[in-house]
Amino acid sequence: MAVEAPPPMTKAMVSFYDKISKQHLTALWSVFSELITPEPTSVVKSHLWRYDDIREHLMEAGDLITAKEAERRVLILENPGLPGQSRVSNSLYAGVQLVKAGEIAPSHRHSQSALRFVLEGGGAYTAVDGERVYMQPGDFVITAPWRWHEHRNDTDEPIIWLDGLDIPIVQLFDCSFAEGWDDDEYPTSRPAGDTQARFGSGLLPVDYDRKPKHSPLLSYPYERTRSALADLSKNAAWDPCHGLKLKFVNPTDGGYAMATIGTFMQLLPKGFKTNRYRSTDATVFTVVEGCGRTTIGETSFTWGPRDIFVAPSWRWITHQASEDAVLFSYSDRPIQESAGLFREQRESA
Ligand code: 1HN
Repeated sequence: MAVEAPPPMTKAMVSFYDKISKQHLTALWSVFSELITPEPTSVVKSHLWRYDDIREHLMEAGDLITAKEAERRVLILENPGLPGQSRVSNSLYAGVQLVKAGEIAPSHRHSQSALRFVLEGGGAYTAVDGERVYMQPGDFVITAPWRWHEHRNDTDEPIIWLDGLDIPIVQLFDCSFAEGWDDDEYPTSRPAGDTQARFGSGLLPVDYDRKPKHSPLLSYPYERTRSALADLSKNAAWDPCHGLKLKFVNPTDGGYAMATIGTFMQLLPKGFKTNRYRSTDATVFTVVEGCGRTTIGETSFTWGPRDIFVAPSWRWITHQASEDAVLFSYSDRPIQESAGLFREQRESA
């Protein structure tokens, strides 16, 4: 279908539009080409945040407010194309959170799903419905909707992680609920490691037959993810567009680990340059290891460990690794796939 530009405006039309707007009506033909575009025309911009810059400001925030006072001490990564909207892309939120030594971020729960991706520090925990999940750099940790969660750092070092949430999606559907727990901490319900033992070893409890929308796993430790990538790299079955890219899955059904957010880890060996690739899911990347360069449309960024960047929908992307590099990424791909909206395109060789 050819999408036509709006018809030229006559004086009569202008006064017609004006008149109907007072009755909260709009003529479709005057807006059609803005609504139904031949391809995505996102206002979202490609952007890279340097970890050192974020860290410096986060540490300053650490002197201004406690984790408890703030509820969560987070600097939001706001897309330059969406100022004031607390979003990194149209559908996703990203923030970087600091919990200093000795601090607790009190228990609460909400409809929004959260992922944590640990950037710095280790040995602090997040507790989900009363089960502690100890965190190390590179770990991907899930807080499913409506689960009580608090964070506590009993170590001597600050811990810093990337938060990814589906806040704009929940906003779109107007279905946000939230509440706080009366105490800082929700009572301990299970020993640490319980969920990992039940669901995280290629085994399930024998009578478990639920298919939860979110993975029952609370954490995907980097140690395991990294060794999977290292072992697979010996086989060197590189994808020309992705290097070696894996998705985190729900072990009960093989679907995405989270219902609304797809999460991925990819290895790009030193010297590897990907073919151009584009997809409809705007994606947030963070660098776990290594250095390189990514080109997104007309924009190019060099990156190193813990830097965070966002690629808008449907822009051509290439990655180039100047040393062995590992990238974690997340997007709204599960929703797009389930709605039949997801598209991707690979550069034809
Ligand atoms: C939240 O609960 C956390 O639990 C982090 O660490 C960031 C941003 C908005 C709403 C809730 C957390 C959040 C959040």
